[in-house]
Amino acid sequence: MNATLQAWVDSCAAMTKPDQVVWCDGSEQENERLIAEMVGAGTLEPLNPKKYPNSFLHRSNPNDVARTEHLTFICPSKPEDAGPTNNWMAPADAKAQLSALYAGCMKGRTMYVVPYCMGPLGSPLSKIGVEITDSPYVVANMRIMTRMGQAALDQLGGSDDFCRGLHSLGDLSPDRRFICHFPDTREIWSIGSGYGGNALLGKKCFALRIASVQGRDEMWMAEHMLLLGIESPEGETSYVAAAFPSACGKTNLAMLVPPESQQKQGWKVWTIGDDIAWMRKGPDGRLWAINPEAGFFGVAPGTSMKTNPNAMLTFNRNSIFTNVAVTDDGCPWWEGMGGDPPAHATDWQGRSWTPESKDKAAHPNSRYTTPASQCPSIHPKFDDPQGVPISAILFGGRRARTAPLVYESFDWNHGVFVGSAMASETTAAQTGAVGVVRRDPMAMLPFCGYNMGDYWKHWLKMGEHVPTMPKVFHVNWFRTDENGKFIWPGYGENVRVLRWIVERCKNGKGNTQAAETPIGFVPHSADIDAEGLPIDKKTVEGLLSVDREVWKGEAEQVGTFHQEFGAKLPAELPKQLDALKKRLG
Ligand code: GTP
Ligand code: SPV
Ligand code: MN
Repeated sequence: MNATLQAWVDSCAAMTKPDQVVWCDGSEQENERLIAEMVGAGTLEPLNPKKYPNSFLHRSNPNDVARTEHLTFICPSKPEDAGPTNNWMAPADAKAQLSALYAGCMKGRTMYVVPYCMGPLGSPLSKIGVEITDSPYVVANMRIMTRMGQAALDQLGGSDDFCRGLHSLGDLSPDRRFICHFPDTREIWSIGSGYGGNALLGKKCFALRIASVQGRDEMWMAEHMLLLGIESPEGETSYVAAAFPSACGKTNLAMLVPPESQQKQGWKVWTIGDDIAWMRKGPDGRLWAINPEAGFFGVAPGTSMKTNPNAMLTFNRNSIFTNVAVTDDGCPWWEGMGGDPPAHATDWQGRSWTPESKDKAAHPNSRYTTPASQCPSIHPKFDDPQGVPISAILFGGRRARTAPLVYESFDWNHGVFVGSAMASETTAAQTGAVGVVRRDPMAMLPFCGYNMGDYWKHWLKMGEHVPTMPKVFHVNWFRTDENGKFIWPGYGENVRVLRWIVERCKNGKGNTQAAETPIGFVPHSADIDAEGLPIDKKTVEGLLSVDREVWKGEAEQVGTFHQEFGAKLPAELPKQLDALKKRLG
């Protein structure tokens, strides 16, 4: 028995007063028992056992369907260590306020102790966390999303090096909802929400907010990035990491299926991760990455056999669906699933729905939780303790106009500037307005556990620490025409852009050239393979164009944003901005 762990569990139980404490071993029997209990309690609804074996629907409280960034706090002792982009509370104040909410909150409930490992078991890059929760739905999700149970406990042994996460549904009132992070002590206190990123503490809370601080202290990086491998006709695989904000296409790119013309040429994409990457210097001086997760918690709407067949073939068994609609024969359904909508269904709130209904059947942020091992495109190295060497880092977001389809930064420091200047339209993944452009540096705005100025400094330092850093690119699948329609067909067609990127990573030995523009290197339209592409060459040229006047405005906005960080802003970034302004003329 691990004495530190036992003492912490005891202290949480003394505060929350559960009826019983259950240590989760991650076994099949335990999972079956929990599922049966939830089905009995109405928390889970079994889906069609023929079409979706061992799969379930969960409807969350309608006020609890997305991450709540305004209720998320970073609590180091000094406010400047949280920085201008995070909410801050003094650690003692946060603990006092939340202790009052936790007092007796598990009376009549079971407290589950969930040990889990982020990263492949036995990997030098992996880390152990323990989540205490009163939600069996959280336990069932953690079992899919992490390596959970006895194996994690065995890996921890007697060590006190584990992330402590305390979670309670509380009374699910947004007025008494807090997601607090204590980076100094590697602790998370979350209460009042049962939703994904607020409640599955291994994901955004540990693997990004706490781990980003550990990465700063231990010289590695915890990033909101997918990981994929792209295999060429010659059988050579290059690995790419890509940071896009929430609901901006990470899962879809990670599971990309090339269109037929590209497949015929021999191009294939492999999936390693769809949301989070942990990266550090390898013995060969390159940057190596693992996916700390074991499952996918993906956006359901828009997922179809046409857009993402690999996801459809992953979650057709052993999966949990949250806030989707359900057809009369017990199958999950959502907008953009393809085919005709069902004549009748039950919507995400359990109400009768027909195609004439004015509300959406599925919540726009409805999700599936599914094991990565079931993904048809999962890479053999998904479980490799060493991870994979990264050739390219991509930044991207939803930009209706400014950003071209793809551009390449001049070097690492310019790449850090490009990441720091990222912006994207908000989505349904967080509560609040949708479609508003906001700065979201490195797609980490809601996930960086310390001052973003220090985080940029860390990126610049990593550039000196790792001799062969990946090349840095920016992509944008979301330019729209005058009618607001996406111009680029996206999804599988994005492989054409990946091809240009991996060619560019061959350091001049590749087949592609680029035009130097004020913002970076942009492909000539002839260098994007257009065979079978549903748009013409002129449209591609338009997608690759850089409008100097628009970019002058963009540069002003980036400068204003950077100034928010005051003395924490690394000098390199205003230097990069000045250089950009000069190039723009
Ligand atoms: P999180 O799980 O919130 O981190 O999201 P994500 O970045 O993994 O985004 P995801 O791949 O789930 O995509 C979100 C939405 O964007 C879905 O509705 C997709 O259908 C849509 N989408 C993804 N890729 C593309 C693309 O290339 N073009 C267009 N137009 N839409 C896309
Ligand atoms: C995101 O919002 O970026 C997600 C879903 O991946 S959540 O787990 O809620 O963070
Ligand atoms: Mn995400």
